[in-house]
Amino acid sequence: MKTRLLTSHSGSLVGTVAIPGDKSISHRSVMFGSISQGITKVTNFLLGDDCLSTISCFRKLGVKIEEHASGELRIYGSGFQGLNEPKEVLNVGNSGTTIRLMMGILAGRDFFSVLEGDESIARRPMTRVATPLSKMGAKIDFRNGGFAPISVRGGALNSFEYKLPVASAQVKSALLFAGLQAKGETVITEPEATRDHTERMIRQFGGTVEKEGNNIKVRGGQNLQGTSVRVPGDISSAAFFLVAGAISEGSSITLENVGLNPTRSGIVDVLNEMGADLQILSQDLDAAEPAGTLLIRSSRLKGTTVGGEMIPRLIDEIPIIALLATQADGVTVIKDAGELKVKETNRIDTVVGELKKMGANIEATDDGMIIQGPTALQGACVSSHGDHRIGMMLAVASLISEGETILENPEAISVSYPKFFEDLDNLKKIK
Ligand code: SPQ
Repeated sequence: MKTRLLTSHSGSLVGTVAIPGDKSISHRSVMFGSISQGITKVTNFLLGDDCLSTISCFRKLGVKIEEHASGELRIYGSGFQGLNEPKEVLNVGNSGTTIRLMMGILAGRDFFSVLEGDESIARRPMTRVATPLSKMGAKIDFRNGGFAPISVRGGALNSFEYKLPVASAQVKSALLFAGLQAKGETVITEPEATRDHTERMIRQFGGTVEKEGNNIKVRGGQNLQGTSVRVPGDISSAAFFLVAGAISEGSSITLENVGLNPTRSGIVDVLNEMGADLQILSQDLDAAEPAGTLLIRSSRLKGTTVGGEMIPRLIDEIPIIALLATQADGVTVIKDAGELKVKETNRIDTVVGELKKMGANIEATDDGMIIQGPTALQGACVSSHGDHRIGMMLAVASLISEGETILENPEAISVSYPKFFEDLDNLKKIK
């Protein structure tokens, strides 16, 4: 097993980070480029392991995808009908987004395919996508209990109306991809608004999708056209620096090109609520995906409650919000976040277990956690458990901990942020 020695950093963190491309948007850019007609050019694509898995799957479906030295990705799409039966199993690696969204795309294709992934993927629930897609007419099978590997025999799909039992952008997106291939209009109702990158991209590629309250409507048979996509930086990656800056005394970090889509920016609201010194220096709200430059400086923080409709807006930031809460005055309650149990790891258990090793006052609840702060953390032997967000959270925790920290499985971080340690170290060098 690989380990990484992390030392505490008594100084401040100062400098600028250009945040790498958004993982959710990068996946979708390859998917839309592949199912549209013509060439799609993508800049600032995230070359993390998860998004590389998506590229590899579409190449196996016969799509030509070029990675240019300039960093631009070029996808030569021929519409849904341009996808061919793969000769090999489609391996999604660690990526839940890839497997679930691809199920929706493959559901409408008249061929057979098999999707598999790593150990973590094999534990994540897939019936949430398979059940509604089967209702639309796809033949989907899986291991007992609803786990990958998954087989899909697609074909003609019926449109339908479906109320999502859980707030999930992945389920919604899979159904939108299927709806684009179905006869008539598909209507999806969300219990709470989730990230809307798929809807935005349908429009960016020349299609239409309507949103009325919690209902999202899409017509089948639309002609999508290849286009240029500029991927903004990932706010979920920026979150680690936002928290590092907020909790390391004397810090001042500028984060450039951070995606500020309101369905993803819950971390900004929570930081403000907790009293962080956070400024939006500039922002472009008119782009297909809004983005801006943020400045975070350390400050005194206070505990808060995070729950309800806020949860889908920051679901992936909860591990780092838990660390933030260990440094805030008073109690922080995170609730309504039972979905954390079915991510790359059970993120309630892994966050609570690992932060306890470092001396945090944190307890798991059925749907979240309760954290009492502020607590001085100590270095410890901790593990990412193969979960990129747990790995990055622990690396940030090590900065403010007394003594050394050994992080097991640090390589998991390359799923979403291959240059994470380099970017973090650059902030330490400048004093
Ligand atoms: O792709 P994967 O592994 O599911 O990634 C995660 C993450 O932390 O990066 C979750 F584990 O993000 C999901 C997110 O939690 C990405 C996503 C998307 O791109 O649509 C949506 C969310 O998942 P869900 O299940 O709530 O739809």
